[in-house]
Amino acid sequence: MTIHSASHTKPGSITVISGGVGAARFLRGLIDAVDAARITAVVNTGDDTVLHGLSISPDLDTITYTLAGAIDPERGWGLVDETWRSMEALGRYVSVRPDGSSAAPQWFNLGDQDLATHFYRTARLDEGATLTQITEEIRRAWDVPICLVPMSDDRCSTIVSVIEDPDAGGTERDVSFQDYFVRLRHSVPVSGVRFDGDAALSATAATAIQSAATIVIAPSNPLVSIGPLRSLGGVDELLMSRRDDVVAVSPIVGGAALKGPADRMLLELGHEPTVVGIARIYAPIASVLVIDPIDTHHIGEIEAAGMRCVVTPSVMATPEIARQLALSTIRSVADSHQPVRE
Ligand code: FO1
Repeated sequence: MTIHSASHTKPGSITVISGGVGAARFLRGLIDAVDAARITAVVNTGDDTVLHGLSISPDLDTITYTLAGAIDPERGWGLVDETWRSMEALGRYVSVRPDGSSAAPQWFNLGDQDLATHFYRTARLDEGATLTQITEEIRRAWDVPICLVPMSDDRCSTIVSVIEDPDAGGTERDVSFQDYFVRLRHSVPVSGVRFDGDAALSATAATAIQSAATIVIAPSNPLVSIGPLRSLGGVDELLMSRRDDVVAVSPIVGGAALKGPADRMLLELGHEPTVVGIARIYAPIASVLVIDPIDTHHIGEIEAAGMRCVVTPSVMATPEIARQLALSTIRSVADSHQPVRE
């Protein structure tokens, strides 16, 4: 697909390039700050997987459930008040499973209610619907008030090269993202990340980025949550052409990831696990980096990397902090005359 840079943007519109948990919390703050009709989330699908024959889109579901007020607040994924009887029942088949069979996996927890979402998505994909159409249907079913758009309708799978048995010399092996993140509990060293599949940015996602007055890169892992979108043809060029309107929120605060293995992964893949490392990754495509007050001593290095800094509390411990973070973020780039909730 040829992606043209924007000539006309929609005043007040905000597109948030999103991973999972961090992005979902940021979006909830943004909905508290501005009219939800202005917001579109373009969501990572590199984490998507197929298990039990079911198509699972974890980041889309995390955002849907969070914005519907149905997320489990402790885990940050899956539904609150969930039950796990289907997962437990799978145990019956483990003893009869032939060697080499991957049937009845129990390492990836699908709750009884959550399963309904994967049943629906899978059935609709089998009927020929696109992930974009299905995401819109699921969004409506959950009354989510913003537009939700998967980054692509094609398969784009994040593949992580991990080092097994590092103490015994180490063997490199490629695994799927969920294998790395859930089955291996992201506790193994990583030597590389790549994105498999011949995926294109969806037309809806392209329009959302082209027409947005403000583009926010959510506080998500820059390598495995934002990286898949950036790997799609033409996306970096499009973001570069909109650079003055692009603001990134750092997912690293005080040298640690807000959630997940981003800090360790940055280090293992040759990046500095600080806001400076984040600035160097995003400087080509974003003009502003939002950082926490704990990181103000890095401002000089961030500016040297080519980004302007906005300093505001970034650990979204309460809805009010998330709202203020969202407000500071959107005010940091042009189009800030649009109304907000103070
Ligand atoms: N994360 C886990 O750590 N363990 C799980 O068993 C697990 C199951 C799961 C099921 C559905 C879903 O939508 C998400 C799920 N996640 C689980 C979260 C997910 O693996 C990650 O948070 C994201 O892929 C990273 O953004």
